[in-house]
This record gives sequence, structure tokens and C-alpha cells, in this order.
Amino acid sequence: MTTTPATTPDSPEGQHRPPSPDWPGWPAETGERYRAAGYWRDELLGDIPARQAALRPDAIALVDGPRRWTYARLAADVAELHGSLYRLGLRRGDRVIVQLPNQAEFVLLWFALQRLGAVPVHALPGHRRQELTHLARVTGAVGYVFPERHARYDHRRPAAELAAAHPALKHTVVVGDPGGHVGMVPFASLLGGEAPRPVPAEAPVAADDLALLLLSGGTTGTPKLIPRTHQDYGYNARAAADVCRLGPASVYLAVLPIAFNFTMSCPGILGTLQAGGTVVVCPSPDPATALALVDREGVTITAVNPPLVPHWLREAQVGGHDLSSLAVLQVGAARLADDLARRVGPSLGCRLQQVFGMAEGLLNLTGLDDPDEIVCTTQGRPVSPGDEVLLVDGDGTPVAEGRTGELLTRGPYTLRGYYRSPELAGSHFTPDGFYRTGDLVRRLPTGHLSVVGRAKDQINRGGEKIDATEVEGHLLAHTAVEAAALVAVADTELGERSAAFLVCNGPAPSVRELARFLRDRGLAAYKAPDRVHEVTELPLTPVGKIDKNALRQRLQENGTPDAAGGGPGRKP
Ligand code: OOB
Repeated sequence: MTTTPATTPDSPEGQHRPPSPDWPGWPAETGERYRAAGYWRDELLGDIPARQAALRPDAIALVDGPRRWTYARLAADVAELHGSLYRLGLRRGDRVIVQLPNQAEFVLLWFALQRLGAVPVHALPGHRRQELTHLARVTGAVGYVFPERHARYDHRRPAAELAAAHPALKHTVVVGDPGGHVGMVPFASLLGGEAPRPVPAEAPVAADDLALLLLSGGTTGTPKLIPRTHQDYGYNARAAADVCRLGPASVYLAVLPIAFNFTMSCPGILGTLQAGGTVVVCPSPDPATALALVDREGVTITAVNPPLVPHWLREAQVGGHDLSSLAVLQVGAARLADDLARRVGPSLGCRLQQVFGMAEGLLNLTGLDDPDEIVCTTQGRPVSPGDEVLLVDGDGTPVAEGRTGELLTRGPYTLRGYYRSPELAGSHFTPDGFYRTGDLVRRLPTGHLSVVGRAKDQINRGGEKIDATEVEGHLLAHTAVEAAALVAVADTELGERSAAFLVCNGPAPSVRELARFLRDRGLAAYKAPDRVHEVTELPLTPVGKIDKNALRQRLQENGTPDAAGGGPGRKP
């Protein structure tokens, strides 16, 4: 079951870019095909502000609270920041961890790094020492940019500690006040409003260069890094913007975390700016804040995850906001229930668009003209004719039309391998370059996909992905814990929450104790188990693996998980 165009298997010999020891590119002839089809262009992400500034200098590109940037101003600020980062010592190819909340500084910095040919590593605001240490170690980042404080967490001391532990990490830049930390550079000092000084010409950035590193939800114990190039990421945003019919009159509200691939390029910030539209940064997904901005800025399109939808619908009813500008609400990152999907259009007076995407690449959208039934019951279809989709059973054999299978995919913006992780090639990719998504889907004759389950060991907590193996590793470090298994439990609010099954050598730690324990180990808070179940033993499969299906079934059947009989069940 392959989408058009039918292709011959990729030739193993040669890649279209000089082979990198860090990440595998696309095979040479595949790249030629993508270029000939017009998917890949010789365009650089860092040129977007200047290109648009030449076309519409006075149009508004970016809004953050009372601050507004025309395209001319955006291009000038990006150019100045480019120079400042160069003088700070950043160079083409350098990796820079970016951990900023939804604020204009992220956009300015991101384009300046692109101009420089440096590679932003997209950390999420909730990431803590564990995740950041992993990113610093794997990428060898030379820079780290973070906010002074976000969500009542002061980032400065942990940032200084991170830098001290990683000698390669020479540049720490804080959006806000360094607060006495020597060597920490205030972001504001890089943007003094001076005329940009020329940056010495070096080897020019190329469209097939590594442009950014995204984080995968992961299933291997540590977050994996996803290499994206200028040409593939630019195409990702352009293809999505085409489906959404973005143009200069489009106003996109960035509600979900700004570094999330959904917000960045599906079509998000990049798709909107490539089309000459306006990006409005929303500081919080809180419905009152977001809908007030829709009203004030005439937002035409925005994107949320399923747990936010009921809150938005309620606020739309009572909030007194004029939402008449809103044409499209995108919903994705986790499965949207069909019933809830049906309420979106009538309640908000806009089109619902379901979005099934992944940082690894493949993006599926429902179309603006698709029948309501398709829009409310499927998660869309691939945005590019170059996307190839295969549904296979457990043996890798394609399933019959209409049956459920694991989604495999390759295409012009889907990775061929993770960054600095050659050992994952065999488990996450087929020999002919298909990425194994771990998602179980059904495919309609129209090509629309419906997500029905998951084959990967991951919990999707309202769009936030939790790698079960990673958390289990940390749980096992607790002195009371002898064995641990983390599984998803259905939840009306978030879709899924996490439940930890623990075999303990004494009193089992409570949910709260574990949250504190994991926080002290430096793990992001959303990874802490929502429920803890003490059991006398973990069920095993015939080959000796922990039988997570059996655990999920126990939860489903009676909510008293210890079929073996000795646990206290749920701990508050
Ligand atoms: C998005 O990206 P990631 O990398 O955080 O997570 C990808 C995974 C998918 O493999 C799938 O398991 C799940 O998230 N997912 C959905 C979904 N959208 C994503 N599961 C069911 N229904 C959906 N609509 O989550 C992401 C990236 C770009 C755009 C949108 C979402």
C-alpha cells in the first residue's frame, strides 16, 4: 500500500550531500528526484525575513504583547543579532541549545542562528538537568540560550552549572538579567539597535546543511535528536502552508510551545512568515489569554492540542470575544475524540483541521474542503505527493486495504536516521529507508489516516510524549523500587496519563514522593507518574519481557491492578 509516486528502492550508494558522520542524508538519486519535483529548493531558512522585507517592508511580521515588528524591522534585528552572535564567537555548524518560552526573542534568535549557519537544538521549556545534560553531551553544544525565569523556575543557576559541567558550552545567553552570574550574556546586549556591522564572509550556508535539531518523544531511554535541513524543513512549512492556504493576510497565533515542530512549521511560524503573514506570540495556552489575542489581532489560524479544546470551547461561549476572524483551528499532537471534533466548528465558527505529525517528518492534515465526516474522524493525509506511506503488520508485511497496521513512511521531509545514533538504524528504519513511526493507523481509500493505537513504548500525555524506558530507569534508582513498568492509562482530560507499576522492597513511594524524587534527579516534571500501583511482581511475556499489555488490561478491567494480589492500588 504505497502512495504515489511509486518508487524503486533507494540506491544504497551515494548521498546527495557529502556524507556526514553525524547523520545520514537522503540517497543522491532520491535527493535529485525531490529537487526535480520542486520539493527541495535552494533556499535558506535564514533568508526568509529579508526576502519578505524586500516584498512588504511595512507589513507586520511579528507581534508579542505591545511589541510589533514589521518585516523590515525583523530583517534588521535578525541581521544585527547575526553579527552579535558572530562576534560572541558562534560559527557555522555550531550547535546552540535554545530553551525559550513563547516570546519574540525566540523568533529573532532562531533566524539569526540560521543566518549564521548555526544549529538550534530545540529544548522544551519543561526540560531540566537530565534532558539538558543529554542534549549538551550528544550535540557538543557551544551555546545555551534560556529565559531568566519561566513558570516560577529560575534558569540561571542551573544554566551556570550546566556550562560548568560541559567545557564545550562556552556561551550562556539569558533573556533577562544575568543576576550576577559572571560571563552570562544578556540577550538584550546583543540587540542594541545599532546598524549591523558586516560579518566576515565564510563558507556559505547551503540548503542541504543541517539547520536544526528537534527532539523526538523517544522510546529508547533518552531523547533522540532529529536532524532537519534547510531544504526539507522549508518544504515542510511550505507544503503545510499550501494546504492551509496561507497568504499575506494570514495571522497565526503561536499557542503551543514555540519550539515544538507543530508550532514551528506545520505551517506555524515558518509557514506564515514564508507566506508574508503575521505571527502573534501567545505567552500562555490559557483560553482567556489566547482568545483575547484572536480578537485583538484578528487571528485567522492557530493550533492547539486535544486537552485544550474543551477549555477553548467553554471560553468561546462565555468570554465575549469576537472570534469572527478565526478561519482554522488546528488540533493535533494526540488523538482528538471524534465527538469533541464535531463540536469545534459549530462552537467556534471556524474550520477544524486535524493534524497528525511528528518531529521526524511526515505531516498529515485534513483539508479545508474535506467533508465534515472526514475532518471529524480522521487525522488527515500526507501533505506532500512525495510522502510514501506503508501500513505493515508485526512481520513487516503490508496489511490489506482498510486494515490497521504500523505506519512506515519516507519522503522529502522525513529523516533517514537520527543524529549521532547509528545504532538506531536497524530498529527505527527499514533497510530501504522507511521510518517506523510506531503508530497504528488505518487508511481510507481517500488516503486519510485514522490513528487507532501505538506500537511504541510511549505515553502521550495530552501531546507531551513520555518515553516509558527513560522514566523506568529513573524509578529503578529509588532505593525502595526493585522493578518498575510505566504504562498509559486512559484519561478523560489528557487522553492518557502515566501509571507506574512498582515492585518494592518496603513501603511503596507515593505519587508525590516520586515526583519530588524525579525532580531532584533533574527530570522534567511532566514525566513523573500520575499514578503509582504497588504489585508483588510484574507479569512477563513468554520471552521474558514485562507484559505491558497485561498491565494495561488490568487497569482497564477493574482499576485494581494487582491481579497477583498484594498491592494497595492507587496512591494519591
Ligand atoms: C507531534 O510531534 P511529536 O514528535 O511530539 O510526536 C509524534 C507522535 C506521533 O508519532 C503520534 O504517536 C502522536 O505523536 N501524534 C498523534 C497525533 N499527532 C501526533 N496521535 C494521534 N493523533 C494525532 N493527531 O506530536 C506533532 C508534530 C507536528 C505536528 C503535529 C504534531
